[in-house]
Amino acid sequence: MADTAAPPAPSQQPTPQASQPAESSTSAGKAPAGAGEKEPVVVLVIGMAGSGKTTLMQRFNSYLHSKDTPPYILNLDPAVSHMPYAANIDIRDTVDYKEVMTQYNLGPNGGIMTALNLFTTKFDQVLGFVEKRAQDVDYVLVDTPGQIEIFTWSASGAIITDAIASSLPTVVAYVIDTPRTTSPATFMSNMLYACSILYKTRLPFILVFNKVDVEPHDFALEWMEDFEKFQAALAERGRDENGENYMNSLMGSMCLVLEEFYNSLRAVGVSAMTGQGMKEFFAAVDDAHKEYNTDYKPELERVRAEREAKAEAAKDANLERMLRDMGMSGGGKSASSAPTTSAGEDPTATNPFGPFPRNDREDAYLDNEDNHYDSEDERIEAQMEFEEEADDHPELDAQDVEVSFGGNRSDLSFPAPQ
Ligand SMILES: Nc1nc2c(ncn2[C@@H]2O[C@H](COP(=O)(O)OP(=O)(O)OP(=O)(O)O)[C@@H](O)[C@H]2O)c(=O)[nH]1
Ligand SMILES: [Mg+2]
Repeated sequence: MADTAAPPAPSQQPTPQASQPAESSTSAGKAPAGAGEKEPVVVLVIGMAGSGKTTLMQRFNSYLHSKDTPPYILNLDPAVSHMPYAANIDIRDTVDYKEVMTQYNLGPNGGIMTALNLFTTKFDQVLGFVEKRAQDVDYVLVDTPGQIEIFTWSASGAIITDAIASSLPTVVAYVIDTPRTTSPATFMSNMLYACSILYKTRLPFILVFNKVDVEPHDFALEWMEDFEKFQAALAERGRDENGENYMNSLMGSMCLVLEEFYNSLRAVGVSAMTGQGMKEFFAAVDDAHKEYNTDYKPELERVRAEREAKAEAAKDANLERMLRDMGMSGGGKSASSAPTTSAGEDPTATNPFGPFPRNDREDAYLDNEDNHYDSEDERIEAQMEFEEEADDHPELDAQDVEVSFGGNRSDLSFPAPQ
């Protein structure tokens, strides 16, 4: 029998919504909070359609309320018709996926994906709201649509998980419909999905076998611990309706491949319906939180430092190239290659645009034979010759000639200066 809904609490009121302007810019991409600051853990609830994510969210919410630690809740499923909990931020307040379907001429799946893509463009504001509440909550729960491909290949899934995970400790709860995975083939395909999400997000992972009130998950644990038991189940039950079992050898080898994957995650059995397994689930979340801090966070900081170093190097290289293009070799930061004036001073110290004083460049231009006329008459004669030439080639009239500035966009050219 399902527990009654959690008592209303202040944090359950849908407070600030993503559609409202953020008061401050987000710190998405900032370093995770340092020691001493309280950090909630974000639980991303992902799973196939109908696996029970939304019902589980309600159960998590009610369990955490009973422990006096109400969570902060995000709903990222634009198509949910009945939401049994109150979300603090709900994608449906920002995007109407049916409107998206009409405007982009899409079916339901495309509509949901596009709605999420549109919402992703606002995700920095969403994170801003979450971060503001970070000091007051222990858990941030995120419900997601059953279109699991969002997290296996769509850009928005990757942007969302990366943005959250670089801002707060994040773990993935991968929900499995246990009664529907009793066949070895379905079990294997579900595990392959889970595996691809694990490797895509590289976040601490919890396999959540839901609906254990209908089917206990012991068989799944056995298959994960001992591949021979999985092979035995395949031999016994892996035949299709025609008695064929040619899939078996493929799945038999897959289970060996997945052994490594099984070792790197934790599995719990829960029931959103009866509330069974909640304590074990949150113990697994706390354990995964620790793994985030020991494994994921240092890696995140290393990647961030590497990215910043690369950006700094690219900036120096661009500056160097710009100075070279302007005819000023020896730009950039290298002091040894910078020319000095006759007085032995580094001219870049006073001239931010390059090592040579402007007059030097003008002198160099006038010293060029082609640009130099002995008299004003000679200059006028050259000008008239040029204009006659232009009259003979009206198509080359200066106003019509377009110039490109060397970019990749050939359609982006500019009128020649007159
Ligand atoms: N028996 C049983 N039924 C469950 C349990 N959890 C969810 N259900 C049922 O499974 C169905 C799907 O549940 P949802 O929570 O809507 O599943 P979902 O994963 O959010 O579905 P999508 O949002 O469409 O992907 C509902 O009929 C639930 O009542 C459970 O633990 N036990
Ligand atoms: Mg749902």
